[in-house]
Amino acid sequence: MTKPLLLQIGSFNGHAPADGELASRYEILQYWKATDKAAFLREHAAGIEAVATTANLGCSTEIIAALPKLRAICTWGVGYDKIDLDSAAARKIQVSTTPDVLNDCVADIAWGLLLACARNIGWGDRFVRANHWENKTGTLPLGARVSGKKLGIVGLGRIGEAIARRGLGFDMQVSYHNRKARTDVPYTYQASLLELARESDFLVLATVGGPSTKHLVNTEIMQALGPNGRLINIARGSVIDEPAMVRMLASGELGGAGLDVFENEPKVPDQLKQLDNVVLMPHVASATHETRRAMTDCVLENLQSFFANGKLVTPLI
Ligand code: 8YV
Repeated sequence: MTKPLLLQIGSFNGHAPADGELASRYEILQYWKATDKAAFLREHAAGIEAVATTANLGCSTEIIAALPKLRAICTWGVGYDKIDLDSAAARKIQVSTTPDVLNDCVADIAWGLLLACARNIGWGDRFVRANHWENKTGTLPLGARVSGKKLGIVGLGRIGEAIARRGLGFDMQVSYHNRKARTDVPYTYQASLLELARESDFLVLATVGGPSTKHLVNTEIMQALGPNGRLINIARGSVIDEPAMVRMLASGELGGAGLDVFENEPKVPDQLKQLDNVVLMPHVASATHETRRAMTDCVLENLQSFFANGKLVTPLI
C-alpha cells in the first residue's frame, strides 16, 4: 500500500524518534531540505493535504497559499503564533496543536526558573565551580524568599493553571491577568496588568505569543514589578520588550528574570549573558523524554485520524 503524502516543514529534532516514526507512516516531503522552496511546493502542491510542523516553524501565509488541496496542519507544540490561522480559517483548514500533554513540564520549568532566580541557584553554581567558595573569594548575595509571596500569572490557560497550582504548594497568594475573569478557579483576577505587576513579587508569563501580546510587558509594567520583582517567561520572547528588559535588569530597576524564550531565538542579547540576576534556558520547557514522547504521539494520532476520517483529534480551529 502506498503511504499518504505529508509535507513536513522542519525536522522534529527535539524528539529523536519522531522523524523516523513519521517517515514510517507517511511519504515525507522534507520542506526544510528543499533549496528552491517555492518550486518544491509548486511541484508537489497537487498531492499535499496535510502539513506537519513545529511550534517554532509554524506554517506561513505563503505555504498555505501555495497548497490549494491543504486540509490539515498538525503542529508539534502548543504555540500557534507562527501559523497563519486567518488563512487557515478562511479555507476551513483544520489546525491541531498538542494541548495538555506539556502543561506539567512547562509549569515545572517556570518554577525552576522562578526558584533559581529568587535563590541565586545559577549564580551559586557558577560561584562554586569558579572555586570562590573554596578560596573564600567573595560571597553569594542573599536571595529572596519565595514561600508565602505574591505570584502573578499573565495568561491563565492550561499552562498558567498548572503554574498557579504549584504556587499554592508554596503558600503563595496567586493572582492572574486574562482578557476575561474565570469563574472556575480559586485565584484572584486582576483586570489591569499594571496593577498585577505592581502587587506581584513574581510575574510569570504564560500567555499566547503573536501580535496580540507583542511587548505586552513594556517599561511601565517592568517598573511596576520593580527592583525586588522577578519576571519569568515561558511563553514567547515577543511578549516582553527585550531591549528595555535588558536595560532595566542591568540598572537594577528590575530585580531579576528567569527566561526560557527570547525575541530573536536562538540569539540572546550578549548583555543578558553577563548579568548574574538572570537565569537563561534555551527554550526547553517541554523538553523531557515523557512530554516530547506525548507530543509526538499527539501529532501522530491527529494525522492518523485525519487520513482515516478527515478529522483532527485535538483541533484548535
Ligand atoms: C516546543 C513550544 O517544544 O509548545 C510550544 O509552543 O514552544 C515548545 O513546546 C518547541 O517550540 C518546539 O517546536
